[in-house]
Amino acid sequence: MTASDSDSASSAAPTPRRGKGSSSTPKTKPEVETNARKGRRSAKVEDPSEEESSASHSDSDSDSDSDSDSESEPETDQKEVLIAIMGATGTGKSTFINTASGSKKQKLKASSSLSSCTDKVQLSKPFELDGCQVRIIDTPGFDDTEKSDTDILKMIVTYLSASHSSGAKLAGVIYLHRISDTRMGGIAMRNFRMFKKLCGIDAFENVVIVTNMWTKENRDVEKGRERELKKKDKFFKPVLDKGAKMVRHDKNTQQSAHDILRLLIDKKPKMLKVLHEVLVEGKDFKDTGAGEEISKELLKQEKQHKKEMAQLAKDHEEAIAMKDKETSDQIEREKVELREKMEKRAGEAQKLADARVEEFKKEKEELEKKIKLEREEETRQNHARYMQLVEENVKARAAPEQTPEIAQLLRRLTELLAEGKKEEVKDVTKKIEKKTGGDRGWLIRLPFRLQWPVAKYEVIE
Ligand SMILES: Nc1nc2c(ncn2[C@@H]2O[C@H](COP(=O)(O)OP(=O)(O)O)[C@@H](O)[C@H]2O)c(=O)[nH]1
Ligand SMILES: [Mg+2]
Repeated sequence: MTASDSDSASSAAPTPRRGKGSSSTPKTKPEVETNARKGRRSAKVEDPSEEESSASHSDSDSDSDSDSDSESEPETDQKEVLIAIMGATGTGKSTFINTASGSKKQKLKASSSLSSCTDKVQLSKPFELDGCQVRIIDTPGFDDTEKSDTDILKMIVTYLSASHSSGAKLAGVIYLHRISDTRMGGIAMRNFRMFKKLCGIDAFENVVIVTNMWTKENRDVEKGRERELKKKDKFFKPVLDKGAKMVRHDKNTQQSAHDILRLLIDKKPKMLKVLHEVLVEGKDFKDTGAGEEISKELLKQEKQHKKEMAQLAKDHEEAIAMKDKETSDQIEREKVELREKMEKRAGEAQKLADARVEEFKKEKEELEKKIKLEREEETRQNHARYMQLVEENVKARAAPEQTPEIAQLLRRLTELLAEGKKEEVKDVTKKIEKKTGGDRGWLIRLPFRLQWPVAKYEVIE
């Protein structure tokens, strides 16, 4: 792909599989009307022929409801897609997620109370894209002012491992880079090096490098930069050569963000190298590729610090010999500062060396439990929301007083939802639908959008 043919993610992205524009429903409409409409619209997203078939069913005899399920019902399980986003601090990761998910504000949920380990890794709320339920994991850059690189590595690996073990496999990784940066500086290079080590060559096929913050004024210069980034070995070329894509997120629109995600949602999930190293090979953090990269960086710093200290010592001696008290004091202060830096570096190296897999496992397990609880809670909330919707719809369609029979069915439905009995829920839902004598299909569509395991974001928000 050349710079000229990739003017935006839209031009590079494949055609959506099942239509587009499926998300962001305003929530101002009356509940019942909104949901009935939503049901039809959602069905259309799943299958373009759905609306037609649903309409024709609504005229037909409701007694025939058990035999034509497969063609009239939407898919019950949306595919869940998990995507991670990486890049230096300030490259627009959180913004990208909020744009993609439709959040107006920075609404990313803090992922854990295990603050030491995961407070900077965040999981977006789910949103629908082409019939998939997408969530994005926001990761901190390897340039945090408070957290060391080792802390960041541990956080990312712990979170990704826990979510991997909980069954959510990563479909892909987005790496963000600001095209407005005049050069690929130290921080950008370090983040990209760490990114490569975390992913590993085998996962590069599931990577999209995204450039953002394009400007109108400097477009030509930026295109030149993009070309350089693509063709230089020290920049993105090695990753692109191994199957990654590079696209523009030109105007920070939802359309562009979705087109970028479409490059990944159909990918067969691949285990990131660092997860393989830790989970399968049982390596300690320091022995992973990413850990070795941090060690290398620390070693470089150590050499640099030693050189600086030697120079300061020399200058200090000279100043003393010259009886230059002012300079001597100044150098003394610089030496103190440098010593602090050296101690910090040594502490960091020690931390990396001490980061045992055993300890990580404990944190991972705690996080897994938390993820499980969060999902259960989400499901519970969705069930409650679902019941509310069913009851509202029943009220709107059935006789003013619900017959005891309908009330009984509604109670049964609540129980079945709690027990997670999908098929039975379907049956009881059909019965309720029949009793209320309404359009065939108005109710049956609700549960499968809401029950398992989480709702479309526009419904639960
Ligand atoms: N012009 C422009 N600014 C952006 C874009 N994405 C993010 N920003 C801004 O860049 C800054 C950093 O974004 P943020 O999402 O916090 O970056 P993060 O640290 O990677 O999560 C914020 O001020 C955003 O408003 C974009 O696509 N275009
Ligand atoms: Mg952020």
